[in-house]
Amino acid sequence: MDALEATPAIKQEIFLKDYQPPHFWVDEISLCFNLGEKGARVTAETKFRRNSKTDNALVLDGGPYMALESITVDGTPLDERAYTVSATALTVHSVPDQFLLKVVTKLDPVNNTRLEGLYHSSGNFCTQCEAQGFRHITYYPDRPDVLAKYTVRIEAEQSKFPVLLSNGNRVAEGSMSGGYHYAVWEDPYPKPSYLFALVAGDFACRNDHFVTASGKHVELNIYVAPDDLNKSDYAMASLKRSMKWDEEVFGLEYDLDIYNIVAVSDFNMGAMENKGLNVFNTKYVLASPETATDADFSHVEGVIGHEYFHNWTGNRVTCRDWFQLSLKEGLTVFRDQEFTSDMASRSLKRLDDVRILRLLQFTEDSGPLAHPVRPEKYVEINNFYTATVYNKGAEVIRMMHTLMGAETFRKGMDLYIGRHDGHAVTCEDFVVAMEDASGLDLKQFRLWYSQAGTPHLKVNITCSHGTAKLTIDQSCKPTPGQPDKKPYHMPLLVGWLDSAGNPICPNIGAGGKWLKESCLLELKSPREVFEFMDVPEGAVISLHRQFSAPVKLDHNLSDKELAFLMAYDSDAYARWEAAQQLASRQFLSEVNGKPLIDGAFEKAFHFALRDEETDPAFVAELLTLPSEIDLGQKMQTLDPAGIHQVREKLIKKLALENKEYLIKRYTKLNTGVYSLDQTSVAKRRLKNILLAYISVCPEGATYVETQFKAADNMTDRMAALQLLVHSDYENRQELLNGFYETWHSNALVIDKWFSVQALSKRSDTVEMVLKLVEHPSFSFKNPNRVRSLVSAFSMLNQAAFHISGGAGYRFLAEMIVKVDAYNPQTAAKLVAPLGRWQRLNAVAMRQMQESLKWILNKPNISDDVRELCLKSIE
Ligand code: B3K
Ligand code: ZN
Repeated sequence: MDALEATPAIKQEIFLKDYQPPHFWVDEISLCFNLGEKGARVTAETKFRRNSKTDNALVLDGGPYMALESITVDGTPLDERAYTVSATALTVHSVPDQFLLKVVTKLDPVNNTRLEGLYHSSGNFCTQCEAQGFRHITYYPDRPDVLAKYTVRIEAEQSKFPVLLSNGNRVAEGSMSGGYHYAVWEDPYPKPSYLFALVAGDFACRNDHFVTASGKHVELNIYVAPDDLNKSDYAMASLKRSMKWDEEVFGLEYDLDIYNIVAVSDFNMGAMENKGLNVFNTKYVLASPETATDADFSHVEGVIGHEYFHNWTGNRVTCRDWFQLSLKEGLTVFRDQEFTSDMASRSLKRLDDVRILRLLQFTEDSGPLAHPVRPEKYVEINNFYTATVYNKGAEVIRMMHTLMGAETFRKGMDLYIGRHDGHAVTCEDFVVAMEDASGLDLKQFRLWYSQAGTPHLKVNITCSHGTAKLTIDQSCKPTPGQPDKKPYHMPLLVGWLDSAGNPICPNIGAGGKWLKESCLLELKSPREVFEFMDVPEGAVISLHRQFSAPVKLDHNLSDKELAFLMAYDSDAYARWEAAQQLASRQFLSEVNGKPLIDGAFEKAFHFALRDEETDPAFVAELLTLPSEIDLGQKMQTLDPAGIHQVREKLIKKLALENKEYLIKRYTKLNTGVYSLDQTSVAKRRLKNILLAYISVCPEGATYVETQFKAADNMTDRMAALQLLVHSDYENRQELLNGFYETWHSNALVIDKWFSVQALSKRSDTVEMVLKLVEHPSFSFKNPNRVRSLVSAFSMLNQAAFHISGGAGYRFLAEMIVKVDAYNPQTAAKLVAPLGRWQRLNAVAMRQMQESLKWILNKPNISDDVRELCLKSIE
């Protein structure tokens, strides 16, 4: 490769091992924001207190986009020689042990397209401070272990910005001269700067209330654009359910008198848990049957819950430093997963979570961006809001929950919160609380925090004279900077079915214990052997129940045994996984040129399709073939085109073989009025899977078009639209255009319109996507729009992204550079697919590396994008 000409990174690597407590604490900060479209003036009065006996200078974080207007210490203006300002810091060379610093900064929110710090979007002002956005508002120790009480005064023009919000409780408001008004907010709970928030704008408000278990009245408000008020009731209901659930399951009550949520349409992420003032991406607040799918409703509930649960796990107990991010994120994802499981179907939620983990986290863990749940170094912390920190972090918490049981886990949580309320702590503090509550030794378990990579389990089962022997070997491949791995401590849940498919509990020797129908095996060594005694003839073992550890698992079960588990296993994950494995075996032999004549999966599919006893949503899962990405993960050399072809062929075969029954069951399910209850959602899920099979039959076009035109809800409409977009149906383009015309004023629906096209299975998808970038509704500045087109294409459409010739890679590289000019955080989130060249053929590998190099050679590339491209190219 040619040498890179890129300019060196501005930011330095930061290491966990270098953590030092701050030199100064902050007891209180008082902020005054004077907001105008021509600029914002921020006056910050901060009370500092020296933390050590040293005479260190005061060094405050501060970004390059603000201007320092004035600075005083204890009321005395500082001489120019008394301080230094750089692009990243303000240093006051000599300060007393306690003092009041007054700093006035001038910001330019209207031109802030980075959407970090204070910005102006769709006519409103809002902030995003996690992880390091507060330093773009004022000079401050912008680190999570400095906790302070905030008072915030907001001044803005009353007619344009009637709603003025910040954290905590509103303590004053009133009119000012010149058509301005003000509001003052006080947050009684000390917090780190990343939880600060401010919103000023013109919103409609959905108001409600919640009475806590101890009888406290909490005012609840959801602020949305005036036209969207009718789409906010599901979010409000979800918030109330979250509040109740956290009281019931964790004994945690809300602590302020008011809880505000604001929905904004330009947002870098899903939502933000600022104390008492959550700011949300509209995508996770707005939902109505007309505009949102069943999956959207479920995401709204999950994200509303997630941000609410942060009030204790993240806000009241916060992180000491950003290496501890999973302390709040892994734990809060675990809590939101449990919440959704309790509100809807536990087994289906588990499948969704496992699918996401495999799609995003396993991929991350096997590539150049692999890192531990608690990383050891970073350049740009925003690049570490990853599936590893969030989703694998949640699995790590779940394993502790499995090892000790729900009751003991709750005791551990009580201890953790009791000990650390109001403090900034570490993942280690959490594990110690769990150890103290349970008496378990989690020394080896801690490796889950420090080692990257997905462990691999190889399970060999032998049976002789009624004794079943399980030999389990664990290993973990090297990851960047970690060539050798130590064995992990993990729970493996297994079960047994007798030859009639009923659960049985044969005796287990040392190292295992039965918990109802599943047996908990604890693995610690590279090889573990377990024995089950008195196992009846014909019994079949069910492995990895509930996906009890985030590992890849291979075994020596036969096709016949997998088909049996697919039909009878009482554990939903193991049953589904049996179906996935059976289907994968059929595919892989076909891709490798050895088609299975009499595939066990086809028979099992036939059986599952006719199963009218099982929950229809679960039947839908059994009938859904592993995705092209899933199948790709199982190949030594990735062959995206081969996988695509064989998968399409198998879908067609299954569809044609079962056509009459598919149509019959579809027609039966396609009745009744729309409802959002679980049974209706489940039926829709199955119905739309059946339609997907029908769509490839000769009469498919009629069924798809009829559903598309007749649908009274977005789930059915989108399912049909996706199939239309995949197809060669004559009126394909006309219907697609019609959809755009109908919905062009609803941004979230138009995001879907972009996504379905990015996900198209057609061979002309790349050309289509290239044209869509030119579409008047496409924007490089809106993260939702960028994600709906670019991320959907590059992360989810394997065949199109890897199309031969490298057009997919070049497109992505170009998008990264274009987005980076406005918004580095969002651009960096697009980089990962370009780093996955290791298992491609030599030509594709080179094309991908060329694309990375092309990005790195662009002038002015951000630190965010540079860090990930450099790691990806190595
Ligand atoms: N804590 C925020 C994410 C912030 C991301 C900053 N790059 C949302 C959440 O996880 O709840
Ligand atoms: Zn979170």
